[in-house]
Order: sequence, then structure tokens, then C-alpha cells
Amino acid sequence: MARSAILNVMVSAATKAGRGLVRDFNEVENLQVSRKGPGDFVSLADKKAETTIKTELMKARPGYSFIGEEGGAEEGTDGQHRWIVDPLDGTTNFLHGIPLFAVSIALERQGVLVAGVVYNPVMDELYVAERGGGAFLNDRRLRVAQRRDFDDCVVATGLPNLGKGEHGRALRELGGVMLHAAAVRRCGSAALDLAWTASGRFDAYWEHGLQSWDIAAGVLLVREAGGFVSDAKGGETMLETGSVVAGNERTHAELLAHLKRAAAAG
Ligand code: 2AM
Ligand code: CA
Repeated sequence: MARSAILNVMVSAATKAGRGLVRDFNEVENLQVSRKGPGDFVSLADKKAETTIKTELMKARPGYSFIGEEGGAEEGTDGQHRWIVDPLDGTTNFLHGIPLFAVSIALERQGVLVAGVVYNPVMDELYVAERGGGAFLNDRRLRVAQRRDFDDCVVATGLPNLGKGEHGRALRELGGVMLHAAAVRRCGSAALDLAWTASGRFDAYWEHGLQSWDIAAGVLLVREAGGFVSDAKGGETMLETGSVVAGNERTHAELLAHLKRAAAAG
């Protein structure tokens, strides 16, 4: 596939940051036994990755706005474009030596997602999408899963951590979906959950309580793989509400219906 110049910049930033994260990830294994634990080290790894990405992106497009998990928002002079960056999605996994984490970079133009990159550096899986240009995994074109029967479907979700989010709602929804899906998975990286939905590994996915940088790139990946993505009400406010529901036309609709039923039961 022919990548645009701007997508090449995003890929280069994501892979560079990803290589650094893998080096630090290998260190985390050694730190697990130390009294202080790897917490501080991980937040440093996170910040380093964001700096790498921001430097690369700002060098290529100095006027664009930037919002990243670590650095907060920065208003650019351009007024049209915004980078939405999560340098390390799946921080808890990273901290525990679980090799499921990713770099996520999205580009918005006038509020519309136009390019997205999700990179899993341990598996060396690079997911890219451009609006209208399709979604790809390491240059292979992606298509969401085509399963139609929900009882054949593997459905992914994310659950709120201790002290965060709405545990009751999560349990009600999980209970509702478990009655209908073949299996449920919970992997701990929203960016990868969406990338894996785009690639057809997951038939559908939902989660609440997310930030725009967790999902911006992944939302475009799913759409460009022919999938459907919405917020919890079927609307378009995923980045604002932090709720996301994704799948193919059919699994997305059925998952939404199960979630609405669970909400009504609450
Ligand atoms: P993070 O790893 O960058 O924190 C896990 O279910 C997903 O939720 C991850 O993508 C995680 O991103 C994201 N997330 C966002 N806000 C979170 C929070 N307050 N607590 C836990 N996970 C959060
Ligand atoms: Ca994140």
C-alpha cells in the first residue's frame, strides 16, 4: 500500500518509541523483585516514549496541536490539525511484565479522524489506517470479522481498575454479554482491542471510562476495516464520552442491544 507522507511520519514515530519501550520492558522484568518496584521506572518509560513521539511529530508538522496522555494539551498555530497520542497503552500490563501494550497515534483534521497508527512492539505488529484508504496490519489489508451469530463470537471488553469507573455497570454488562457470546476476553489495552477488532481476531469490543488517546487511532482502524464503532448510545461521541462499542454491522448492533438491556436492568 502507498502510505502518505504524514502516515510515514506517524509510523516512524511509533516504531521509534516502540523500540524504546521494548528495551524498558525487558528492564521491568528485573525490577519486579526490587522493593520500590517498577512503578517509577514505568512512568519514566512512558514519558520518554511520549517525548520521542512528540519530537518526531512536531518536527514534521510544527503548527499542529497535540494532546498526549503524559504531556496534556498544547494548542498549535495551525488551528485545523491535532495529534492524539498515547505513548503506552496497556500500562498495567507493561508494569506486570505482560507483553500486551501499544503505542497509539491519531491525527484529526477539523475534528475528523484522518490517520491512525497502533503499534505493538513486542509482536512487531503495525496497524495503520487513513480515512478512505483502508486499514492494514504490516501491509496486509484488514477486514473486520464476518461472523453473524453472536453465540459464535469472541467479544472483548475492558473492566475498570480498583477505585476507578463503575464496577456495578461493568458487572451487569459482562453478565448480559456472557449469556450470549461464545467467549469474552479482557486484554488491558483499548488501542489493541480496537486493532484486534479491526483485524477480525475479536468479533466485537466494548469499554467505558476511556480517554480520547486510548481509542482515537483504533476507532479509525475499525471503520477503515469495514466495521462499525459508536459510543454506548449508538452515537458518535466516543472520544468525548470515553465509551466505545465496536464490531461488524451485525455484532455491533447486537452488542449495543445487550448493553442497553444491561443499562435498563441497572
Ligand atoms: P492505559 O493503559 O494507558 O492506562 C484498560 O482497560 C484500558 O483502559 C487501557 O487502554 C488503559 O489505558 C485505559 N484506561 C484509561 N483510563 C484508565 C483508568 N483510569 N484506569 C485504568 N485504565 C484506564
Ligand atoms: Ca491508554
